[in-house]
Amino acid sequence: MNNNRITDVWGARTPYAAGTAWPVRVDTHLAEGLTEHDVDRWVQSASILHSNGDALDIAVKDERIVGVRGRAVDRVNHGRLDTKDVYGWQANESKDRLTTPLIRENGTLVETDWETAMTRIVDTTRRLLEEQGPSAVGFHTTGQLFAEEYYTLATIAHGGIGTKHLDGNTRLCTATAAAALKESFASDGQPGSYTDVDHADVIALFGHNVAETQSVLWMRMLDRLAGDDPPQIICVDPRPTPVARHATVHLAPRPGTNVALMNALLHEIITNGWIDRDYIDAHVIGFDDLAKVVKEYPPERAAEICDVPVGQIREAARILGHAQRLLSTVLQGFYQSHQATAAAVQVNNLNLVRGMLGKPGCGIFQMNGQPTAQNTRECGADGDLPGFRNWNNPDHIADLARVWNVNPDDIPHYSAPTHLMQMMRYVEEGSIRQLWVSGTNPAVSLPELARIRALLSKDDLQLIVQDIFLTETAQLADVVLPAATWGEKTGTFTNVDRTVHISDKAVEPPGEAKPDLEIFIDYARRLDLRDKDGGPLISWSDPESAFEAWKACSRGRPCDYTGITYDKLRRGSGIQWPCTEDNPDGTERLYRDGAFFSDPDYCESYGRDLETGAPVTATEYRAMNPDAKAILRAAEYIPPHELPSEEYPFQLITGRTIYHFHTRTKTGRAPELNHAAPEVWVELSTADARSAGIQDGDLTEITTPRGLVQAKARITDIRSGVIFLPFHYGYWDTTGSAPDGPGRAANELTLTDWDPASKQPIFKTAAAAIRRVSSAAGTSVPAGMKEGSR
Ligand SMILES: Nc1nc2c(c(=O)[nH]1)N[C@H]1C(S)=C(S)[C@@H](COP(=O)(O)OP(=O)(O)OC[C@H]3O[C@@H](n4cnc5c(=O)[nH]c(N)nc54)[C@H](O)[C@@H]3O)O[C@H]1N2
Ligand SMILES: Nc1nc2c(c(=O)[nH]1)N[C@H]1C(S)=C(S)[C@@H](COP(=O)(O)OP(=O)(O)OC[C@H]3O[C@@H](n4cnc5c(=O)[nH]c(N)nc54)[C@H](O)[C@@H]3O)O[C@H]1N2
Ligand SMILES: [Mo]
Repeated sequence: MNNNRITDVWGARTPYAAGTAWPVRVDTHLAEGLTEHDVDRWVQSASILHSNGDALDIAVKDERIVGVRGRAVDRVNHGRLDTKDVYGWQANESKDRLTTPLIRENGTLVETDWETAMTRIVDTTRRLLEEQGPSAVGFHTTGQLFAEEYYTLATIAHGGIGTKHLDGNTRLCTATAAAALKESFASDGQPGSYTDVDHADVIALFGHNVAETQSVLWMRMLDRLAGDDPPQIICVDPRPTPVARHATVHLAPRPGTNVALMNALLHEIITNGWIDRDYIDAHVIGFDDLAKVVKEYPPERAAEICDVPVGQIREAARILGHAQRLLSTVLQGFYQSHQATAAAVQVNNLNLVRGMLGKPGCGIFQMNGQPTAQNTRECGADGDLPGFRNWNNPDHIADLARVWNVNPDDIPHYSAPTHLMQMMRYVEEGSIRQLWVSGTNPAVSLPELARIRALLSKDDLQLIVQDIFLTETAQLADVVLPAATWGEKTGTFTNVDRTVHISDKAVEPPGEAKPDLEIFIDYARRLDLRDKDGGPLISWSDPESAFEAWKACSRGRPCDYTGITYDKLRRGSGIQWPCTEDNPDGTERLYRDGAFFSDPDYCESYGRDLETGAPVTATEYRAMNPDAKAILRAAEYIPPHELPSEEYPFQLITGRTIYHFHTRTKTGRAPELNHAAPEVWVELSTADARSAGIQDGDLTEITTPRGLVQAKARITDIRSGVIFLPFHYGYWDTTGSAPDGPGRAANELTLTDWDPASKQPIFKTAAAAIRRVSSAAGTSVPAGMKEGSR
């Protein structure tokens, strides 16, 4: 039966008690008028519009996608679906999909064939390699393709062309997740399991609006809250999110003050002795340094910096300090900040000093956002090397060279792979002259859009955009390649609790659109990339052979996939890596018994200085952590770089609503989702609205030193002095027209600046002004928009 999942976003409760199994609830949605009897076949897949990894089957009728059904047997969702998955598949069937390649001729994009488009790309690459060398070529990919596609792209870029310039939009997303894990455990890899929700007695969410961004995980938490022995919830978020409303303690700090708050929580836990001495002595280094730094952050000091009542900080610390099974999650409220890594690391520190790791209910999720962000990182398409290999360790380079059968010197490793913000700088300076963008829409998602538009439009840049729609970015391209997407191609992907799912092809892509994997392989063949014995560098030709190649590359590394096959994935519903021949069922939790991946010879990273970002050297790391322990890293609080002023008195934060995914290329084309939140709004507090003479629904203008956006006011209990804009709205809208009036993309306003360690841009603090433009009288706000950020 089709329920209305716009008004009832989390569906019915299925309460359960601590330590028991989460009940099954199967969510199904089919096109109007169809029942399950009408479906010709169901094809196994998982969710593509967030990172939770909810398994679902795609309904096919007459060779078209007609709906979705959650997989009851799956370990992640037990049958449930997120609102965006319920409706979002309709975008696949949208009439305005790209169906042929396009090239720019005399200033306009015209239809062409694959031969012409690929020839133009390959000729340019060759010319640039001759004129300037590999540093002229850059790739900006995504967290939304499949593992097979990332691994192929990473092999082409690092092993074939020899460029360091390959990064994902994961830089905007989960670079800090990886960086924080590397700081504390010397390797990426999420310790926890979603089953920790079943056991935890305290769940702490740091800058993570899970209710709207991983709504099935929130359903699991809601069901625990509705059952016996409910957990206590700690929420750290300046907005009154749905999570905040269910919290035992809601801390609403000033944006950009997370480190001060975390230090005060750690201060309380350490001075009250709520720590696990035995665990620390056996498995952890750096305790004395941490204790020394946080000693300077009594709750009174943090209360002042963060503007949070001191009693609330004490109460939160007491709950965290008395938890028997503490589950912590971290996301963009911490990551998209000037001290992103420093703050996220303090959450790791919290679980480490409490000895709460590797046991049921004791997890850490440095959360992912995109469905396949974990794979971008594992496969080395994100400014890392494949298999969590350490670019700073010559033995790891030699090992990767062995896997690819190339010379170690052919893999550039004189410094870390280039991060995206630096790549954009190289475009600005004119040294990157071909930029290939796949599965991302930087003309809406990168900070300071006026600058980004100018860079992507540069005459000396050949911009290639591989997408499924003619996005804002594609409109600036020199070559547009039409891709097949989820449901139209086969591949695997991995969520934040290391669960690998297969997503099988259900229907044919439209027109001449091709799977990203085929496009990348075609490029490698045309460039004639070879290994050192003259064989083809890319020796695989389809998803399954690409998966086998990736497995070989992952062998012996933390993310070992060697025990997984397509067949096994199809017979079950989700396997957690590492999974090997000896460990065929996969691994529920990492770091049981305090065994880490942090041995100097094995680790992915030696870490970075949290303040400057300077890499720790091999020698320093060896001296510091010879025994492969976890590392507590302390950090002093530093104020945000751009603070409110007389001219710009507010702090602007940006983020999401449940109904839309990113730049809305899919959710804006699903009628229910589009109608729920068709246009941009700005959230501000009652007090701020009153003093600015703004009423609910009024049109307002928000300005920062970078630009201007107009949005309708939504008045809430957000903390005063802070305004919130969703970042989903680019110039594209469902009418297909580009509004010529003022902008509506939040990133018109954001700044070009990033965290020193993770290089993740700062989307969550900018100084801004807001004023009323016109009154709401006579206009109405769609129901979903009022609901959106309950
Ligand atoms: N509905 C929906 N779900 C999604 C996505 C989507 O676009 N739409 N995208 C997916 C992706 S890629 C990602 S990365 C995730 C992101 O998921 P989240 O991180 O949960 O989402 P955001 O809304 O970006 O930010 C979370 C919260 O950070 C708070 N915040 C802002 N500044 C601060 C601060 O200084 N300190 C603290 N403590 N909190 C602050 C905001 O008020 C916001 O509620 O969502 C994933 N899921
Ligand atoms: N102000 C502000 N800015 C932000 C954020 C924020 O919170 N605030 N969040 C940041 C975060 S966390 C993220 S993840 C980014 C997201 O930013 P983007 O990655 O730019 O956003 P998407 O709309 O997901 O873009 C994905 C593109 O891939 C296309 N696509 C979909 N499937 C396929 C496929 O199979 N193949 C190919 N080739 N293309 C496909 C889609 O049509 C779409 O154009 O935005 C970042 N920017
Ligand atoms: Mo993200």
